[in-house]
Amino acid sequence: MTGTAGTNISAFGAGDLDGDKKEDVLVLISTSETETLIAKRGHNGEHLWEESVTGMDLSALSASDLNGDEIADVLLGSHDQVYALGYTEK
Ligand SMILES: [Ca+2]
Ligand SMILES: [Ca+2]
Repeated sequence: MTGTAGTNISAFGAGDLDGDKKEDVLVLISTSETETLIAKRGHNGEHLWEESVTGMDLSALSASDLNGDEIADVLLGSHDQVYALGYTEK
């Protein structure tokens, strides 16, 4: 990771993203071209998954369990759209 101008890194508490009952963390890396969302296990930093999008400015972010499987789902806001990412695979 080179700290080029225009790169912003934000971290968010995310609830339990993988169902192990421990809080996990979302990291959002924003550049002028790409937004990368990385999920990490809160207790050991292990990489869970990541999603990258281009051409969108992700401005809102939250995570809660939307579908009742006890795994937090991620909400992303970009302009006038909201994206829900549900990660249920083990
Ligand atoms: Ca977890
Ligand atoms: Ca869920």
